[in-house]
Amino acid sequence: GYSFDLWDPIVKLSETSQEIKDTADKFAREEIIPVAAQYDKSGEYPWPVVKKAWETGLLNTHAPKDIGGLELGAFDGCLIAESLSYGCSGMMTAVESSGLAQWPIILGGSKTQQKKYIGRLIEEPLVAAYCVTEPGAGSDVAGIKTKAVKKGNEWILNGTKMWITNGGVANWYFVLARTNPDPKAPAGKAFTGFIVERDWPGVSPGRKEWNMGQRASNTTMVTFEDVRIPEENVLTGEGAGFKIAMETFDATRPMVACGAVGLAQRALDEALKYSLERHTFGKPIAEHQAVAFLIADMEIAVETARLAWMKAAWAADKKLPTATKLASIAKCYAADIANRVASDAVQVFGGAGFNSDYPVEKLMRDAKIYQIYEGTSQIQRLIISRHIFKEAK
Ligand code: CO8
Ligand code: FAD
Repeated sequence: GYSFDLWDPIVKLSETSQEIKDTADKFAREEIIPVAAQYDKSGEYPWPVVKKAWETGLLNTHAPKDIGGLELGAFDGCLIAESLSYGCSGMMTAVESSGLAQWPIILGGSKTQQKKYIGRLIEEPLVAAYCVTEPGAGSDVAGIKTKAVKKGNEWILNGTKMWITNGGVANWYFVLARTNPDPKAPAGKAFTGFIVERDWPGVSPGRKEWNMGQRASNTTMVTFEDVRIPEENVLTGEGAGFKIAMETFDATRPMVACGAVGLAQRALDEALKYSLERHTFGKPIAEHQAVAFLIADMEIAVETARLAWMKAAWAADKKLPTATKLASIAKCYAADIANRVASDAVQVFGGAGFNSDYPVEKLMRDAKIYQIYEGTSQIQRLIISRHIFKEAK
């Protein structure tokens, strides 16, 4: 029979989910929107906002209950991320990247590791970072060169990570490194995940990169030079890292998708408001059908992309075999619609759309990254195609 299980949370959020969403909406309205333009211009890390978000309980929401967390699933986490992104997607990235770093420890860490490292983030307003990409390899994760070699009870880590969100402000890092030097070793066995503390000798974050958009978030290189890692900071076990890094994306790609939807919703709302205020040829531009239809297309895009993240997050929470494919569909689709909707919002604003005193040019600059980080749109299509061909066999 037909399952209402999927549609219930979409048609009507549970009381708890609605409360979570209301809290995040209020936070975006009161704490993010008033300062978003200022941080976009200065490029400063929004510590005051991150600290307030921590006090409000909007950080570390996936942390397990037995270590003092809320243990929210992907679905409720996405409700928060969509609202934060509506306020400023750069700030959402700053906050949610710390969540991204925690997922490998939630999925593959011991209770001791969870208590020590996630517990630390619950006790103090600190953030973490997820280090996989390198200067020489981003899409091809199996091509990374950072390596760790076992010496006695320790691992010696060497390598350089690139484009790391929260790289310069993190208290600790999840780091993926090659631990089997044999080039023929399968990816699923050749890499290990480590927890590395910022203060350890040999750990050096680079300067903040000046990006096209999402400038409130902090992106840096991070270099590891003969960093000594104790055995107790290995996740799951030697060789388990690649799969932990991939499983993490099943939970976090819906999160990226909802970030794109939050941005698109904001672009739509701004365009709608402006179209009712701006007059040409004796009437509001909203009454020109060409403009009204542009806005109708934005609504179609936002609504359908939201359904896509909701289904993906639901599948991730249920750990369904289709979760990986659905996460890629949602991420890829929402990233594309965010770019189109933001660009169309600029169009609705006319000349004012191109100017930084109005809110939509920032949205257009902020949107581009959604087609790049957490796997480019090409990589999402690669994952989707691999899954459908496998299913067809
Ligand atoms: N779950 C479990 N296991 C998996 C998964 C998965 N989802 N995917 C692959 N594996 C396993 C495979 O089963 C296989 O295991 P086995 O050999 O035992 O069968 C093994 O891993 C190797 O898999 P593949 O053969 O598929 O590996 P490939 O080398 O072909 O690569 C990908 C696969 C999918 C292309 C992979 O390299 C990839 O995902 N690339 C994109 C990288 C990426 O997304 N990077 C993002 C970095 S983080 C980031 O950008 C953060 C931005 C800020 C975020 C802000 C938050 C809102
Ligand atoms: P490449 O892999 O070199 O790709 C270049 C182009 O080739 C792309 O268009 C790509 O789609 C295409 N391409 C590559 N392979 C294929 C293929 N097989 N088929 C078709 N097309 C292909 N990484 C982290 O680990 N942690 C972070 O916190 C993090 N945050 C980021 C924040 C920002 C602002 C940015 C810009 C990046 C961040 N990244 C992070 C890295 C991000 O995930 C990578 O940039 C991304 O995965 C692409 O890798 P790349 O830049 O090496 O591009």
